Amino acid sequence: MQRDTLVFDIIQKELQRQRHGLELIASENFTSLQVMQATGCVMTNKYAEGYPGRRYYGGCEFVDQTEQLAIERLKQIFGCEYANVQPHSGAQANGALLLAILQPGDPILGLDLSMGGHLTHGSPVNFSGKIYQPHFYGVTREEGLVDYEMLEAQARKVKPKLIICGASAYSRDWDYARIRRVADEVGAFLFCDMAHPAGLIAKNLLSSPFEHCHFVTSTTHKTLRGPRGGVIMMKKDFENPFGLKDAKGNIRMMSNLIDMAVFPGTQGGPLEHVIAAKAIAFGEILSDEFTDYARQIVSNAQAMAGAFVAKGYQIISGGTENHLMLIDLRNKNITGKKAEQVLNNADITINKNMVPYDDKSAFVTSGIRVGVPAITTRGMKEEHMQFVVNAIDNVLMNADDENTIATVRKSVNEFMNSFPLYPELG
Ligand code: DSN
Repeated sequence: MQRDTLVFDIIQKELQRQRHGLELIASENFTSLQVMQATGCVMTNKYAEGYPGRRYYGGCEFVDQTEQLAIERLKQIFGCEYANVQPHSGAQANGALLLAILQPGDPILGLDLSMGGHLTHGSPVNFSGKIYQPHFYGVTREEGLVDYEMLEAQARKVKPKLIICGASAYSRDWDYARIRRVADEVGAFLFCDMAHPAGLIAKNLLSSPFEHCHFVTSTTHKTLRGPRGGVIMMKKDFENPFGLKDAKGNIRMMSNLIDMAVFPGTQGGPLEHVIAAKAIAFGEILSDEFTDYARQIVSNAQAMAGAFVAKGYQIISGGTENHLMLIDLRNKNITGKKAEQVLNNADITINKNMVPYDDKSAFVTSGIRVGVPAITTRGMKEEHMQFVVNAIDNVLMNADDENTIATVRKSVNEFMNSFPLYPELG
């Protein structure tokens, strides 16, 4: 078979883009070489519908081993009793979980997408808002912190079957115990989607949702720095409260319902090459090196937030406790859309993001979201954050000046040369 140089040339350009640019998208990261190698390994050839030891295909002895390793390592990281590592993505994990525990039309309560939430937490354009009855809580207008009073009032009013916590653009920790109290009061399950800060939770740098939430999901490619994918976990398994029994008349455990909702409920053959890569990434997370990495993420984010504030930028909630910050650009007279475009022209990648109580649409937005997991993987420390903020500020303050943007781009490319990415790839 002839090598497809057309595609490989494009992949090579993507490698150069990643090497030369400042990657500040809060949900992105750079996996280790071994994680990446596993995602391109022979296990991509294998069908393995089912679970380790219970497959619908022969020849699964080796994918059983890697999947079991992934499960055991993930349980060890978070000290939990149950883990399913098959979801292809975070959205698939959330979809399967909701399928396992809800009936169509059931009320659910999540953080509004425009306040930092996620599509799968009840957005009307997502399955979660179409199949279930979505209700929302938000953040306070003044502080930009989760409005727990609103959450409690909404929960008492709409009596959700499920309360969802976790966010994709929120820079503060969560009070899981407080949400669990109202969940118990109204008879709701509590589910945390910790996709964004999971790597920091793994190293006890943020509160753990596991003590208080019935269910926890995550992606594996953000702060966990693994391959693209999702996982579902429970601190403790428990008997399903719906009275569902197996063929022998035993009450099914929630773990059975979740496993069945992943396969055959919403997925077919698991991506065993990705699951092998998850196992490797989970092994890396268990190392002391990853503890240092997670701590450096928090230090970098705080140094970056301080540098932005010193230049008059308005960070929602005033700062950050995790890996990201949401910046309201209205006092800088530039939209999120324009900021994203001009920063991209300087090889600085961020994403436009609505800010709480935004007066602009999701396509324009008043803000940007900036995160440090990827640049921390590149090796940057607190002292490098000033360069990053200066570069961003220079572009945003000279957004129509192509010469300035070209100069910043050159300095960014030179700067990134000091932080090699995948040197093994040549
Ligand atoms: N799309 C992801 C993010 O950028 O936060 C969330 O799934």
